[in-house]
Amino acid sequence: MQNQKILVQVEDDRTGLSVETLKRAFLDNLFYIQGKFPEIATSHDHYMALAYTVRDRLLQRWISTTETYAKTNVRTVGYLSAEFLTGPHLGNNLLNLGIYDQVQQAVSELGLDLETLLEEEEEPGLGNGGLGRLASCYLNSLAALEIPAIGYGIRYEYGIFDQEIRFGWQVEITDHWLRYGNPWEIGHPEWAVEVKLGGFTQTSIDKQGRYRIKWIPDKVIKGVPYDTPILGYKTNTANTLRLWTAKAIESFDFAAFNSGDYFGAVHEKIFSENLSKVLYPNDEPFQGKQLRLEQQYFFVSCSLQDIIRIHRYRGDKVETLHEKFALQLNDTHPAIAVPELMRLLVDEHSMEWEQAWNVTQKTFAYTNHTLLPEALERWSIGLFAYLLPRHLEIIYEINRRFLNQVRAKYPNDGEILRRMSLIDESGERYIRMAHLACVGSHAINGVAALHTELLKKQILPDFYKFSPEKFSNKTNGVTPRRFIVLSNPRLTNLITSKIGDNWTTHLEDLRNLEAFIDDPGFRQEWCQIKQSIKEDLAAYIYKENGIIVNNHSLFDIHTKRIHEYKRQHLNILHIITLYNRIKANPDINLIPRTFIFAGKAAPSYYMAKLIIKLIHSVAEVVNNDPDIQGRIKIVFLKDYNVKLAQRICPAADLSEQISLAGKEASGTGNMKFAMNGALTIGTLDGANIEIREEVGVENFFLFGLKTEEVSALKASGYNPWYYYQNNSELHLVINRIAEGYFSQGDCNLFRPLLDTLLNWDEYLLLADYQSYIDCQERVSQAYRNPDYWTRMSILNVARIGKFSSDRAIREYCQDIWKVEPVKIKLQEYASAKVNLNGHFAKPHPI
Ligand code: NBG
Repeated sequence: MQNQKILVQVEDDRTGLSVETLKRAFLDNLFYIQGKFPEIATSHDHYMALAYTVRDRLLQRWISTTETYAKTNVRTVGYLSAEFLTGPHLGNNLLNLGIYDQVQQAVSELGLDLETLLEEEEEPGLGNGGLGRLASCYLNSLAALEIPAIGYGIRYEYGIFDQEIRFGWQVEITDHWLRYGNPWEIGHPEWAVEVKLGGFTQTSIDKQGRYRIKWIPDKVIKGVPYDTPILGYKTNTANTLRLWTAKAIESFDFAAFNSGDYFGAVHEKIFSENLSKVLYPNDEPFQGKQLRLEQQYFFVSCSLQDIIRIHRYRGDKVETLHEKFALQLNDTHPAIAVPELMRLLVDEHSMEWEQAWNVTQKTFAYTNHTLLPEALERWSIGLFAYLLPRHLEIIYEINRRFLNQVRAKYPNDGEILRRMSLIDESGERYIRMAHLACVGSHAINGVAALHTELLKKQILPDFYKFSPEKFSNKTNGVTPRRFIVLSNPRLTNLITSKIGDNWTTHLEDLRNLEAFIDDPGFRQEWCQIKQSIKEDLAAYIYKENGIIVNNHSLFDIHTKRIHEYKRQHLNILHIITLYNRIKANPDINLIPRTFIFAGKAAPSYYMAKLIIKLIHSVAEVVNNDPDIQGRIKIVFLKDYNVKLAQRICPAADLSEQISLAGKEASGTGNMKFAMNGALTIGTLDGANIEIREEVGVENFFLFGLKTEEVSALKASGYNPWYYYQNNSELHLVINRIAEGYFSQGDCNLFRPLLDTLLNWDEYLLLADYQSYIDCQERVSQAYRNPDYWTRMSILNVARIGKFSSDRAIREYCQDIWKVEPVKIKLQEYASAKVNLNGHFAKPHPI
């Protein structure tokens, strides 16, 4: 016994996952990073200490991942996106690391509550809505599927504004998300790159006698990368989200300062740093602001230089860039990447045009995200010439060569040349960024089946005819980790207790739930869970808005950006219809409903802001009318973001997806609600169509005109007045608003909205009104039969598997990116084992 050594294994403080180690690491961080002792630590300090504890555990995976990628020189996806709406990181990382329960225990043994700490996190609002959230779901799935990938974007100092409501109006407050620091990022000033702007070009002949062009810029700005690890779910893969911050080259101009010009001395710093200052808060409509183009070019140029640097670091030549990188353009915001890569290859790496063009086209692929013509980006030639003179020359050359090909295919067709040109010359001259993206990419995709069809037929028909092989559909998906497992643990546990937990990575497995549909105990539990989540949301509503809602009412939820095409005001027309029915017949037997809205309006979008005001005005009257007896309640929850979506989606009975057919490219909220057992009321638009096909037409509440019917009605001369005058309920609804019933007698307040509806009604609310009202009646009838409703709810979840972002990403990988997963083996980075003069001497590869 005496000779036998007892080995005591002590877990490393920075990597160990046991409760004891986690507690020790947490206290250590509170002391050594936050600089606080327990008596004076705030809840936010606790959050930070925990975040750093978790980050340490990510770092080992992250470094192992980057090292493996560098050594094996694998093909990598670069996802270029002006927006990433990541949502809070802490909970997601706990889940992905598989240490949620341990951390919960550790925190509670320290006398704290994990929920409170999770609430402390200020989410990075680096996106507007669906497009930015999709980018983050895709990064989540790429890491879960162990695909080498880097997300590239902008580290906006101020993200999407915080929404306050004052007197029923939206008020925008600056989003200082970095105020208290961001524990999830690591800045790398040593990998900064330079970006040029403005100036002019010069031609010369080089030593080899070649014609060269040199860009002499007006300004040079520095881009500094900040990296956030994106961990895969229960894998060792930790990919990188690399966001760029703009900095001045010289933050202080000494010459100016010495000559007494103090303001001048800091001016350049202010100008440069403006570039990544704030996210443009417009969802769909395009606004041709100079700073926006500067932002786009800034992040694209930084990212491409970075990619080339990585590629060369790994020992490859620029000529093979397309073999090692697949770069996705998330909408046209990064489309300037096409001429920028050409510039880098031709001007800076001396490649011949044809070869550079071959590399460029093979590298890029483009996703379109909109059907609204007003959302398509086009930049005036004047602005381009002023900011990016070299790129304008390159675009002209791309266009010249491209139009030659078009001419060869369609001789003597001037009209098609005019339509397909990268330059719109119908009035003031503009660059059409969607055309640029199409010509510079080998693959083009829409985000739902209908959307892709409409892209081919309406938005880019000439490009489709010219190169049909480039087009494919990639229906959107969302990550079930964040939108079920994390946000709905009760439903997760129930599902897992029945079918095991494979569904979290293979969402199709939810089909196995159908086997339990006739089990009354299962259905009862399903109902009870929904009920308990509704109670939680009701408590939140009371806390936030002071409104008491009936927990047993039907929770009818409409959350998304506020936009006329999304038709939140059609929902309001229905609410007023129900109100009028009760007023006319106070004893009417109606299913009690709680209508919940949330969403931001673009600050300059007057009509959307007026819709928010209308919701509040109607709520004020309806919620307080004693005749209603609480049968209708209307709630607007302010400041919709990922965090709030995670709270709201699990509580929905009914999901409102009521855009005019042919307008919503896909929608992803529709998927998040259905995944949590909500039934959908929706039009045949975007991914609604595929959701309905999957869950079964009998489990989906369909209404409204179809896309072709919309076109036909518009072509035949749509007259909204006709509907107003021939539908007595609609008539009364409109009149009530017009008479100032909801605005204390002010007949002018909502006039712009009503005038638009009655005279123009671009989104056909009046045409779809009756169909919507009838469909809502079917919803109410169905809800009267809880058993029937629950069965439909279960079937919606059981058949929603297709809408996992894992499926979407697999399709992108197979069809477009041609990338394969790479297994990551965890390396030990215990400090004692590393020889700093040895293999750590070189700068790190990515
Ligand atoms: C949005 C569409 C949505 C779609 C998301 C993600 C833009 C420009 N488009 O329908 O409106 O779900 O993109 O693809 O924000």
